[in-house]
Amino acid sequence: MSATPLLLKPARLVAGAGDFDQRLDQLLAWESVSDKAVQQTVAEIIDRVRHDGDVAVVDFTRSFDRVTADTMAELELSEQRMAEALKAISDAEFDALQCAADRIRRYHEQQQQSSWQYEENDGTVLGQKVTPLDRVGIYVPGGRAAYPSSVLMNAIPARVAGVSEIVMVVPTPDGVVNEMVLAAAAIAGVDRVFTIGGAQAVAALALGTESISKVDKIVGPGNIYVATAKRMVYGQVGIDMIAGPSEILVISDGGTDPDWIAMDLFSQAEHDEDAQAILIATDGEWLGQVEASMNRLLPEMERRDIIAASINNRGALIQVPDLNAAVALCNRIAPEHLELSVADPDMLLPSIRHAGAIFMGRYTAEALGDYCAGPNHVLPTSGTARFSSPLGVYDFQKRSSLIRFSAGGASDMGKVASVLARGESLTAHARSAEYRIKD
Ligand code: HSO
Ligand code: ZN
Repeated sequence: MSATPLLLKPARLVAGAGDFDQRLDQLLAWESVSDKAVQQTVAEIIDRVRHDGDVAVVDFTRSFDRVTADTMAELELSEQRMAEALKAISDAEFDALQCAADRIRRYHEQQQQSSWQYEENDGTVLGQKVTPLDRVGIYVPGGRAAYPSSVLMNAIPARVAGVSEIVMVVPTPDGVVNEMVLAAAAIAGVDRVFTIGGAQAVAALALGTESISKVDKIVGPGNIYVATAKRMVYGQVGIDMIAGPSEILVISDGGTDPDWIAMDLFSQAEHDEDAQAILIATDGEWLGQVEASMNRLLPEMERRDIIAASINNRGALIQVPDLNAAVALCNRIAPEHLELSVADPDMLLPSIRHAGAIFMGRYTAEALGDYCAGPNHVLPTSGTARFSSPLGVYDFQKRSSLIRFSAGGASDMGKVASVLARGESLTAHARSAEYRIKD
């Protein structure tokens, strides 16, 4: 227990009243830290890995993670070690991982994109060919933020997409290995696992070393060093989004048990002091009941200090005149997770425009989505749901355009291309097209 009892005091706001807009903007403001000193350190680490390959990664792993190995081979986990992880976890843990993996796989199989072609009147065939990436790197953080569920959420869509090789890196400070993380990797079908982390692991994946073939894309969350390294290697390789702290927005009609809602808010608040939990409802008295539940339940929470910091810094309970006003606020916030804890969520759904994942109805706790519902839990944060989507199979595939002209089509389009090319003063383009014009 903390020395002093913690008191939760989320901001209590009434939509439209006084300086509401300003206060909401202040609460929502969050910027990813970009630190000059960190950038310098990361640039140096990347440079060393570029020049010294495996040796640099082994050295950094010794000094940062206190793991002594002489070669990269010692930092790669064997198939036998992965099999041992599956035995090290309990039967209940194995079954839960397996059940979650099956559901995540089934959901993502629906996202398969197919290649397509069509024919123009002149016989030209046009289309799009979908191809999986060759190699993908998955970064898994060590320590407090090591989530086996995130291993499933990152690796399974890559596998479903048809990626040939998935390489996972996970730091093991002081040699401490998370068996559930390894078991999740085995279940998801990860090909190679290295116990390395930090900027050096990102650099090894992006640039390649003697032991690690360079990948085409790096996904997965990490600390500021990892995020900075991912930003620096972007362009050389693809990266996923740089995720901000977790967020939950609950819209309720006041008909849900206040304890359920309090715990739903806590479920994201416990991730991080900067996480954001917001509740919007029409009934001010009921909002007060939720606040009372939150204060009653807090002492039972293992991570009460993190929850208290998150709720007191960035949490809010907002009263609105009706559910339409709640939806309008949701579209302004564009939350990572939206819970519609109301009697008829389908009535609100058509007007929801911006949210990473939408949880429909009182029984749909966001936590179920974090683990085993099936959809991905890697979602756009910090308002980026306005323009981006959950991690999915499409992030591990790319498209090539297909173009096939007939003689007649090449002649007709040759005339059009010729005019446009000459307009751009690109004579070789024009003549290349003109050669194929039939007179
Ligand atoms: N809610 C997190 C994902 C997660 N939750 C992992 C539990 N484990 C993403 O915002
Ligand atoms: Zn979560």
